[in-house]
Amino acid sequence: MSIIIKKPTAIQPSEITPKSVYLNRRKFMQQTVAASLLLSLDAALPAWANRSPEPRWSDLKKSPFSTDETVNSHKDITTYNNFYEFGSGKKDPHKNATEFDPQPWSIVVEGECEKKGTYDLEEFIKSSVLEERIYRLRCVEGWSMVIPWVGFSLADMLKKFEPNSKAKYVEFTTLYDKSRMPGQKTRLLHWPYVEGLRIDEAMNELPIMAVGLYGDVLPNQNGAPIRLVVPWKYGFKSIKSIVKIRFTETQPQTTWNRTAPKEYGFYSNVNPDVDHPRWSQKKERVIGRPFWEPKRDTELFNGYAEQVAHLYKGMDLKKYF
Ligand SMILES: Nc1nc2c(c(=O)[nH]1)N[C@H]1C(S)=C(S)[C@@H](COP(=O)(O)O)O[C@H]1N2
Ligand SMILES: [Mo]
Repeated sequence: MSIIIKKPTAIQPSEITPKSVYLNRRKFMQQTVAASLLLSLDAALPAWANRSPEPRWSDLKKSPFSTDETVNSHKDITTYNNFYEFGSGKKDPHKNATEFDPQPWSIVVEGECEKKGTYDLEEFIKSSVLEERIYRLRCVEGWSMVIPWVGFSLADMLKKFEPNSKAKYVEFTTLYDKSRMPGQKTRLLHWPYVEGLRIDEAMNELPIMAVGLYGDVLPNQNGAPIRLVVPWKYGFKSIKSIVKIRFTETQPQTTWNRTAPKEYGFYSNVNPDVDHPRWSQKKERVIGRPFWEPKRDTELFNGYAEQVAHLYKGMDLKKYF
């Protein structure tokens, strides 16, 4: 088992990721240039140019659900992406999402709940308990990486909308705007990107709404300004740049299921015993590791069987893949 549940008090200062790795290099360089310009204008400013920029969030609560495995580099996490709204190549989102401006941002809440409406994201972040959660993202394509997310509990968020007894599922939708997301001018996928969870999956303690990584705001290519992270499911469930949440009585139609129903089901649980029709899911390649290193064994529910296996009791997971 790779998941070690630690009590917050058991975490030693030496285990806390050093600040230096929190640096977003691009921002650092921008700020250094900006700072030296400012310095030449105003000599009274402190020694800015030599100061490291602070990430947006520090001293985040460490989650007991984090994996203790080595995190991937900021570079790996931000240059190897799946975000078809910015192209289908792994490097495309990094290149094509630079102009995307995720502010201001609001989320529309609809369907089977009491508190429907349009919610401002910044207000939501202010009223939420942010924490760092280090989760392995396991892509259905057969690779994985470990990402230090910043986010808040999805369940805590959904409860604020007071879902009613007809709310059996939750549907999430990505922004649909061809002028801001050039990939949407193509027919790569059925736009907008839609994903969904059963309500009890959504109310489990593991899923988070991520608004950052490595202590800083979410880079555009990772789904700025807010994306879902469901650690026991394949990466495509973790929908990016969410603008709508809808509570439904019937199972949502998800983008990948519509695109290739024989290959991508609604559940999409990480499961070494259920192969993709075109490849095995028994192993995974860890991004950023040397090529000679053997692949890693895929874990049932990505290592979270203890927390989620009960959700699927009595279900044939080969049928409900
Ligand atoms: N809107 C949207 N969300 C998306 C995708 C996408 O193409 N569009 N790709 C998914 C897939 S297949 C994966 S593996 C993860 C990748 O997340 P990352 O790039 O932050 O690692 O995002 C998921 N969320
Ligand atoms: Mo994926």
